[in-house]
Amino acid sequence: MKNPLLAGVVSLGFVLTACGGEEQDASLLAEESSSEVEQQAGTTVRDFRVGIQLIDQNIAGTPQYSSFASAATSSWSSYAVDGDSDNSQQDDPDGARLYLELGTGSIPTKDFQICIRARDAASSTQGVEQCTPWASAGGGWSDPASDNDFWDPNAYQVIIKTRTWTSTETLTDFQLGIQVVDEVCPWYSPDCNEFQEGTAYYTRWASEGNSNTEYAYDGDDKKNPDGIKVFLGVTKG
Ligand SMILES: [Ca+2]
Ligand SMILES: [Ca+2]
Ligand SMILES: [Ca+2]
Ligand SMILES: [Ca+2]
Repeated sequence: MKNPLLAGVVSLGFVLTACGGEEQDASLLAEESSSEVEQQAGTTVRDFRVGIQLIDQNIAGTPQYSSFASAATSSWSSYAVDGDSDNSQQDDPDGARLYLELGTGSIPTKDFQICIRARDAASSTQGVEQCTPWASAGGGWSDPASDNDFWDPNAYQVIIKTRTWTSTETLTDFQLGIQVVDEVCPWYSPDCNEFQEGTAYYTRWASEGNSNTEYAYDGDDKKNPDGIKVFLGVTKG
């Protein structure tokens, strides 16, 4: 033990334990973590969860919600599908919207990002998840999420991923956004990677209460999009 200060801390720990001081140990830890929070600033925003709802031929499916940001372990929403009844497979939605639903408490020490993932009819067709930048990094757009062949996914799901807030700034407000894209390629070049983005839509700021975006559609014919991007906008104090 070459560090005399560290040796002192360790022996203090021994003394407290020797005194039968489990409670004292706990209060020591609590003091440490509260002073860390003061040093790290944090967030003043309300707890929240994200919902996604798909629509086809003007018939919406059921919104599906992620776990709340306050959850100890983040979980994906169920897969959302459209609500049209002219097919039994709930396939090929035209558009989608996001919900920002506030919880009761606050999330003073949580950094977060929003992620989205898509699949076709079967779980084996699930694509790669795409995430916004973290709130502490200023937020921004994700890349488009699609299914395994990047062609007309049937279903989308969302999640709030979290980690401990370590920025010296304070997050004071945030909003969510959505944009739908379709790949438009000539028949002789089916994988051209040229995308038509539709209009981007945004929720209100979280400080203004619960809200949802308008339905977003792709930019070519508002039908059978190939991917969806999600957005996290932030203000810091
Ligand atoms: Ca459909
Ligand atoms: Ca596909
Ligand atoms: Ca289209
Ligand atoms: Ca398409």
